Amino acid sequence: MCEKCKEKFYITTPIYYPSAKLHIGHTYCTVATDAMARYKRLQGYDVMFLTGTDEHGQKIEDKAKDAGVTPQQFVDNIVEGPGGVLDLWKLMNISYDRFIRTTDDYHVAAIQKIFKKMYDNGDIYKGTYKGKYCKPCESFWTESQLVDGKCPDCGREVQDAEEEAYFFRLSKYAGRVQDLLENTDFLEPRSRVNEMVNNFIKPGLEDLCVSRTSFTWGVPVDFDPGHVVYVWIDALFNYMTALGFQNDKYQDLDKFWPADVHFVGKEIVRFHSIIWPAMLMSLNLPLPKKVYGHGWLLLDGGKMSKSKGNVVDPYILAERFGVDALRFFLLRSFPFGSDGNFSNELLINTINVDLANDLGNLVSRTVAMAQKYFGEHLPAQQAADEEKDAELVTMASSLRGKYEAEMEKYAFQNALAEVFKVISRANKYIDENAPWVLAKSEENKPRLARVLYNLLETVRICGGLLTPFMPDTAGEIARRLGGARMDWDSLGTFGVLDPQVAVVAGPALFPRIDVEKELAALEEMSKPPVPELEIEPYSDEKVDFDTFCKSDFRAVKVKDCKPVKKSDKLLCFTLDDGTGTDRQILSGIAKYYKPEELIGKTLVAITNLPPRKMMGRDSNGMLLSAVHTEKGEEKLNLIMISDTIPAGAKLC
Ligand code: ME8
Repeated sequence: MCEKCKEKFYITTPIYYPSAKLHIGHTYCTVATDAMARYKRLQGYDVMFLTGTDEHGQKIEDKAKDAGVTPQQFVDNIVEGPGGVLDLWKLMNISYDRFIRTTDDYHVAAIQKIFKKMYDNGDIYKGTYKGKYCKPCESFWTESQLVDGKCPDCGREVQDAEEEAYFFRLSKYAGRVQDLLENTDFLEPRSRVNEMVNNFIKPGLEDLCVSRTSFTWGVPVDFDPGHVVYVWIDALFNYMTALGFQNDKYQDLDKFWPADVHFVGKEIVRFHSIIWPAMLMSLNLPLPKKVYGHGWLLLDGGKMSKSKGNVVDPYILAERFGVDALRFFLLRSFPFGSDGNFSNELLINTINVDLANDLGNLVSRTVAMAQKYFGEHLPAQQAADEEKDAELVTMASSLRGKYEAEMEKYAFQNALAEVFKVISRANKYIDENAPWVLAKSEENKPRLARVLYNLLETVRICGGLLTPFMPDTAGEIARRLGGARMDWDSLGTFGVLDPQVAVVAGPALFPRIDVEKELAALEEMSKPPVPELEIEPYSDEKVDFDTFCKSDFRAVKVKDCKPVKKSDKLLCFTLDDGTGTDRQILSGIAKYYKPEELIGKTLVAITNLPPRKMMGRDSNGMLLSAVHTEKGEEKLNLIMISDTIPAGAKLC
């Protein structure tokens, strides 16, 4: 595509709830969007990639209250704080062009105008809301939409809700939305169309409650104080306010709207494919070209969620395996439109097989052989062998077309499978042509040069097409091929690389991971942290004063202390209790003290307990000690008091 006739491509991710730190599930959608944005840029499109955060709603208000901060402070910390949303996207190499926060002033003001416009055109009206509300999902439901009386999205309990509220005439647009879903490619994958039409539209689309009065953390309805705009209206319009719709902050609306595609998780397809187009229809605005509902990354068969405590931390995975390997794994291992089961084992095996063995080896072997056999650069004199080269050359030449066909369908997994077919073929080509045998005779050098050239050229094409998935790795591959071209045009042609290419060797791109060792390390890290210090819970049971005073606490001096035969727990104390007669007490503290270190110490004993027999010996009382847990280990300290206190002194 020429510079002048650049086409635009506008792609979005959902804007994330900053109610907790993001996990690998959130990272999945953003990495997919990033790969698509980078792919379109590679093709020459003028790309706008929008992401952001959806910061209003009761859930945030409640969480902030629990944390003892204002809602704004709460979201600021999760969005901008260390390890927050912005840090995560930086780490993951997310090349977004714009980041919107729904608390941004320009967005808040625009939402107020949008709400008023729909009120003025009669599509928003005031009524009474009676129904069910799912607080975690911030979704209203009618009785008929509930599944077993619970929220159809998350399965949690819903609450009765009744209040004065504004409604959007969603019912008015049911026919047009159904037509859009059934008769166009607006929503993909197609399987999601039936779900929307059968579960939501056919049972009868009711008007949607679009304001709340029971909390304040939201965009205020400026013409009716006390109401805040329903968080989904506020959130969905981000896709347009971020371009300048109803505000002066940006001026890109004409250029980029309508969106080319909204990538969204499957549970929010309903909002994007029914409510969103209906609101745009109400305002006579162009509809986005496509909504793509991707599947979930599952853990142990269920959705990851902070409340279930089964989230996977992208920071840990990126640190251990590298950002590119993690990005690659997410898009290589699961079909984008369906659910996929995340596991550490799958992650490590994918890295070992595809990246360390197939891609890594191909790059290392090829570059190392070129350097070993020819030194500085390949010679100009090269000998092709039509028969032996045809398959590899054809596969590498046609790869861009196959890859493009899959990428256009958002089939990342298939696009990568095409690249890896060629990588495998190239590895086989090395074995078939055995460069180490060719290198043995001078007369075979032109053939050897051609074999290596074909391999390097294949590496260039594959590396270039991996750019959207692994940008840093692709850059490194280009560097090792002497700064090879990896622009879109060059990736569709075999033979672009300079025949006299000078290669640069380097360490393994992806070192092989020891599966067992790594799994054990990850398992260890996923154990809940052992509290530094733990003390026994306090008792609620009260002891009356008189009962307490009956306990006879005395200072006692250790005259002798010995281990008890056949017991690894007990120590036997001979104590001076001030009466002139020795007192014997047995105590289960052998694990904590050596007997000799206690002789001469002044301890505290409770002396009026009934005598007990332990290992055949009498014990008359109990020595007091302090117990607590440190890093998971129980600790015990005998209570030792000043030696100036005489034996028998009463402690009260
Ligand atoms: O839904 N696998 O925000 P959110 C795949 N604020 N995707 C997952 C996932 C998983 N395990 N867990 C979450 C919202 N996601 C709204 C969006 S847009 C106008 C407003 C995806 O932070 C989820 O499907 O709860 C959704 O697409 C995205 O992360 C954001 O989820």
